Amino acid sequence: FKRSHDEPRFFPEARPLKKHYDVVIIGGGGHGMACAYYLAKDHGITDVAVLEQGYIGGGNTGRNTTIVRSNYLTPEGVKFYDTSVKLFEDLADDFDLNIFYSTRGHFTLAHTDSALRTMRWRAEVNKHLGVASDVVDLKTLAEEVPYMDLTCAGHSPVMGALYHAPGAVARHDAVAWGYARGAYNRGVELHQKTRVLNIRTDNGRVCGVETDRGFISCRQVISMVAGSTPRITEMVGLSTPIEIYPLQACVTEPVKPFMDTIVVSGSLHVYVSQSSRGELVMGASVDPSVLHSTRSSFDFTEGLADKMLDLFPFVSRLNVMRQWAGMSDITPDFAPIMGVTPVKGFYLDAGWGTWGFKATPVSGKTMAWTLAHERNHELIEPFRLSRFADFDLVGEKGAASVGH
Ligand code: PYC
Repeated sequence: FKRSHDEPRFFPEARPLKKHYDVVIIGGGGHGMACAYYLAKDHGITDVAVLEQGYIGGGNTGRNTTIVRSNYLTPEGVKFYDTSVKLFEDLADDFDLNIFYSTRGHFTLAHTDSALRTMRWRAEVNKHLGVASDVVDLKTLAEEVPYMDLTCAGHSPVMGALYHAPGAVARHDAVAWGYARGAYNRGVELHQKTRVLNIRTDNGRVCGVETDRGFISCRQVISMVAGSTPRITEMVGLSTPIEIYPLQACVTEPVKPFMDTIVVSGSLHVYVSQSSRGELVMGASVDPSVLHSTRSSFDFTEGLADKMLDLFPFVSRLNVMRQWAGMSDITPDFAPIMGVTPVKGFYLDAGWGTWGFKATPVSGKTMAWTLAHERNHELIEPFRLSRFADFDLVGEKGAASVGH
């Protein structure tokens, strides 16, 4: 085989695994790649292997609806996601790669008094922390989203919305690829099709990882997976309150650009944006029961179409082109689980439910810092695993966007 040009490969060819690495990252999605990138870039830690059972970005990174925002409900959540939005804004320059980052503005519709009250609450918390969020009235909505039926077909009229100007979308694969290439160019090893079978500990401390390609000894292991978190945490005898629900999404055939904002209906449980290719990218609630599967269902498309047509009746003429699902690690407070654990040398970046893509840069950055300093970065301390035992939860359900 001869390549037709002199460009270096975007991704490395597979190499044999070494017998030892300082750090093993389990999971080659956006979070794992971002952590590898910042370990190398910010801390000079490059003796790192990223182990991915499938292919880079093939899990939830490539399955989400790419929404980036920081209009959360708790001060802890707002500070964390605001840092992520700021990192996202510079990512294309950092990578020298177009990640199609597009600031669109984000409307969360309120159809009830209580939804409107939560939006006012979110707007106040956001503004207090310097994040642009405002409650807007029907006149503004009619001007900004003129193609939306504010009566919602008479079923559940819109009463107002939370408007978040920094709300954005990005090309999700490019985010993972950019981090992966940046990490690889700095010396990190990426091993796709490499499954973790067990994690060995000695005297309460991690000492290595058994894989289907052999044993690797290491000093630190971080789990940055979705859908497989309980399988990994069991290996070190840890339990978390994570439950796994599928979250489905779909896209329509491409049409001319008309939708230049992101629209989310908290009460109808539907969210939509138009991709740079012209497709409507849409999703709804998580599936109703716990299931470790990425199968798609007709129930989802039917239910989603029902809600979409109330808001955007003209969409009835569009065909759905693709449909897929991811596995969401849902936590009781709808916040992630991050940082050090009772097992020395074992770290967690988990519980990303339906809120993980937007956290890709900040989770990579703060987890790299946490590994380098062997203590939690201040931004992630509220998300520590022990909060469940201490009953010190970070309740983010009101800002989740997705119905549960
Ligand atoms: O948190 O913005 C969000 C979101 C949208 C779709 C899934 N999660």
